[in-house]
Amino acid sequence: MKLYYTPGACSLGPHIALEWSGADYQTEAVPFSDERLNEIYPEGNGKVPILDRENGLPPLTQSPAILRYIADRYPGARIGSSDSVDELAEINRWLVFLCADLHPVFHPVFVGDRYTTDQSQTAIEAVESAARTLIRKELEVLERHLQGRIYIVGDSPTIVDAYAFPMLRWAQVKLPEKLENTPNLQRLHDALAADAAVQKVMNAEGLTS
Ligand SMILES: N[C@@H](CCC(=O)N[C@@H](CS)C(=O)NCC(=O)O)C(=O)O
Repeated sequence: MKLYYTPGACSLGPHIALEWSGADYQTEAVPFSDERLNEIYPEGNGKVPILDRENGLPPLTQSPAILRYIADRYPGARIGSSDSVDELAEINRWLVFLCADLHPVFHPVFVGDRYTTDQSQTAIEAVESAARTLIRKELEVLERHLQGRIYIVGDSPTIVDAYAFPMLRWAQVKLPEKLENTPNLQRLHDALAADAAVQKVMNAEGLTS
């Protein structure tokens, strides 16, 4: 399999999941929004992650689908596959929360110019400020859920934690208070950052912290 990623982007989640799964995989780094992504897979809309399963099927896009695929293809790794429909429902619930609720509120702090027709510095800063409020609101949902837990679902790391990790890193960069007001998120971030496989992936992506 081959994962196309942008260093530090949401594709960091599938990259970590591949490492945890024990899969034999390759990667290619592609700059943010680069035209190369449309060459790789025009239906991917110029975004990462893209996973080429090298099984004759079209590449897979959408982080939750890629993460679910990795977990289910490598069930022995126990990172999110389950025989329990209730456990699967819980994992899928958090995958969707991260994809549909948390990830989108980060977009305006990275590409604020896309969220206003007024391209002035003032207008873009207003977009970023509004987005930071939304980020804090969504992070609070996860912060409350993590009370008394180490990982998001169950007592060992899963694809949900892998997917949350890049967003926790973004919060540290884009919020002035970083994760200081959300100790449970800080703890999750630190536990994942200390994981040897996560560190290997971070090194591979050229990320320092
Ligand atoms: N719903 C998609 C979102 C993917 C996405 O937005 N990826 C970002 C990086 S975190 C991207 O490649 N953006 C490029 C762009 O918007 O031009 C998923 O979950 O995979």
